Amino acid sequence: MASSPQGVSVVLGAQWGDEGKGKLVDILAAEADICARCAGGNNAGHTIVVKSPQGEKTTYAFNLLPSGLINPQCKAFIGSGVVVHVPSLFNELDTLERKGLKCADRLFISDRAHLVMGFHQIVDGLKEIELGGSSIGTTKRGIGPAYSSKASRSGLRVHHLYDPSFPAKFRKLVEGRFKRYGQFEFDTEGEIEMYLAFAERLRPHVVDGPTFIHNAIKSGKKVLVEGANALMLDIDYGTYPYVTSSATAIGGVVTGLGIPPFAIKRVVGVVKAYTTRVGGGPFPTEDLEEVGHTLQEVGAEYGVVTGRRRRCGWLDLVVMRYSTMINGYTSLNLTKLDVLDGFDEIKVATGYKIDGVEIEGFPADLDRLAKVEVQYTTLPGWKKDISASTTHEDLPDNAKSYIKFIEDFLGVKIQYVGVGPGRDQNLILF
Ligand code: 2SA
Ligand code: GDP
Ligand code: MG
Repeated sequence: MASSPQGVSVVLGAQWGDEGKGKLVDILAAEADICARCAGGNNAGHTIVVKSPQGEKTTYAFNLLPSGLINPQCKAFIGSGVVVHVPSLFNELDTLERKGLKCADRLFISDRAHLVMGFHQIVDGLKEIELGGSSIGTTKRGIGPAYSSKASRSGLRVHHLYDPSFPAKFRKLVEGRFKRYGQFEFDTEGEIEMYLAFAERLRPHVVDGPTFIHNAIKSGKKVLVEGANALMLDIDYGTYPYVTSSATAIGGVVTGLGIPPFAIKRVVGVVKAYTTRVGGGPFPTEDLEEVGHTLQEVGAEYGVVTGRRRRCGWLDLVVMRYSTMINGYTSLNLTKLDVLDGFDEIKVATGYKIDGVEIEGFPADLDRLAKVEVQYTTLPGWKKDISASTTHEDLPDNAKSYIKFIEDFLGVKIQYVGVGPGRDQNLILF
């Protein structure tokens, strides 16, 4: 494998999420000292399939914890930009430990990370009901309401758990929500008690976030950042308001970990060979007919957190050009290329026109986006099972041409190609 540089390497979702970031993070974590999350919470879902030397498959699902934890030498760090639902964190940790993965002594959490409380999750659901037909389709994990508390400067952070004013601050926050949404059912005192009990379990994991990561970088450790969600779900650059509530683009790595930009040595964008989106919001290449259905079935496109069907369509290189411009990928991981094995022809979006005029960039205004006529280029399929390929040479010519077409369009090299969910189904091109 191409060796990871010292300093910080970043893996980011380049589309609308579920590109297969977890699988690449697991592979790259073999060389990392620390795997970090910088944004989002347990709305993220990463599935990793590991085959033992005896051929036995184990599937791991990660939500809040970094996927790098499968590698026993790798420490995990939850950065200051993450929102943490503590009961879910321990639930996930316990599930991993039951699978034989010892991780408790490798987990570190920034004292500055904000807490997601039970009432944030209730409010997430209430907000969605209020939005009616234009609901976002959130995961209802309380992510948006927790980031709202943070932005309005009334949120509670990990360090507040150890402050005697925690119960009073908590009650005040809940009161504010009752004023806004009416008196919903919520056991305030019970939840405070639960949090104070969890605080003791959490204590050995809590660190001064920015100091922890700076010391690691200063001492030459390799830090791997696992992006959650993806560029098109970013609060500023995604299809607002159909986005998540955190900075999922490259900026979120700097603010979410508290590191200078020059610490970042490498940014790998993960791009699925087609496009999917889960939840509401615009999706220019969505295919509601046979193509979308086939991609959904062959790609097993169901949400890891909610089990929802993911919407599907052809690869959108206009989205990818925009994503590349913002995140500055140093290389790409093209995933799920095997899902395209059965198609005679493969379409790729290569331009958007509005009123017959080609546009530059990606529209901010959703009404304008709705007017877009997508321009497609059609490429020949390869009609061959590629899932057992181990090198670029093993791929059929038309699959090689598909890879080359994407590289030429974006001006970025594809470093890894996924041909199946397994760790071993990952071609390394350089
Ligand atoms: P939220 O819950 O406030 O972050 O939802 C806001 C929007 O962000 C989308 N979102 C996601 N999109 C893709 N994958 C996600 N994780 C899960 C997975 C999703 C699942 O890995 O499959 O299980 O449904 C994820 N998390 C948030 C969400 O759909 C909203 O459009
Ligand atoms: P993430 O959120 O970006 O980490 O992606 P998810 O784990 O939510 O979704 C990606 C799904 O695709 C998971 O079920 C992976 O096991 C699977 N996957 C990843 N890479 C490949 C690939 O190259 N081929 C196939 N067929 N499946 C893959
Ligand atoms: Mg996912």
